[in-house]
Amino acid sequence: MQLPKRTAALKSNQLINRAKSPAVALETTILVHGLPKQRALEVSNQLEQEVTNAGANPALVGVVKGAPTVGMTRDELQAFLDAEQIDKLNTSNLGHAIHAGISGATTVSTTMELAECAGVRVFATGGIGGVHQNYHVRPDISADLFALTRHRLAVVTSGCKNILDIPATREMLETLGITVIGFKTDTFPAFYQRETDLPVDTRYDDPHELAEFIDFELARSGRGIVVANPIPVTHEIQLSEWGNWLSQARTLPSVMDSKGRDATPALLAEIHRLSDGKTIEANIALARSNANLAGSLAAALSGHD
Ligand code: PSU
Ligand code: MN
Repeated sequence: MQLPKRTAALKSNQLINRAKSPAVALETTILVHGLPKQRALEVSNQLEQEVTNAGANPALVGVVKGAPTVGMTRDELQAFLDAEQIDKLNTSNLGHAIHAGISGATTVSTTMELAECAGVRVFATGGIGGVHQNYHVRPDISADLFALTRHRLAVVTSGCKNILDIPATREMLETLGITVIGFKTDTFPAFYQRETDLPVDTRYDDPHELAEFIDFELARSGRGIVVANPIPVTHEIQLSEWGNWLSQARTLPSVMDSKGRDATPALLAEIHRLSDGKTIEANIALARSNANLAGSLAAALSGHD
């Protein structure tokens, strides 16, 4: 069943929609702010290839000189990478970028908002944002969580990023009423680790059966769904090794001084450096695996249009 396009957030004539069904939305923040910039083009090609191999069409999302775009061209992405600085857009600064004609990379929250406007139902990322550690001191909770309550898409993610307070993030997903599906797993994955002791709401092992549930549930609830897909076994990082890098990174001035939307990119960049690039390869591997699963889900869903 094809869902009606949502136009409340944007007039449809403001949206550049190049998505071709069955489409998978991909985000620009992971490319511009989450990984070293010199890898971005290669990673973007790999993610698009994974979607294509699974039988769907990739649609890269971002704001290009104020134009919300679903299906960015290679040249548009290149211009983002050539720019000295590109804004990171979450729910709170998306509207200003559009109004002022600024370019910006979309996070999970704003990729969901724009992709929903374009009628896309599946989105692949690396790991969603969530509740940051020490949130009782400074309550940094990602706009991604709230976007999942508003926008009707299935988001394929390797759990949440493990720089976060993972149990608190899992509780928050529950509190907000966001369904968390484990794909071939009974526990909520933690980005670089395949397993935690935290539950998922239910488990699916077959992409076709999962697509049937997504089709039903998106239409029923009009809200988002998390599809939690653990990192491939070959790239999993041991918890002890990970813990060392994370605790070292937290003591660095670049991390301690970064606040708000700069906090996540600063921490990821330092960990990528401390791990000698091991976390970069793991991050790319999990994002590719998510793109592939998202492609299979979108292809299976198109059978229901
Ligand atoms: N997945 C990754 N790397 C990333 C992100 C996701 O593998 O950098 C980005 C997404 O855009 C997500 C954002 O929305 O990190 C979360 O940022 P924050 O914690 O500021 O909400
Ligand atoms: Mn934040």
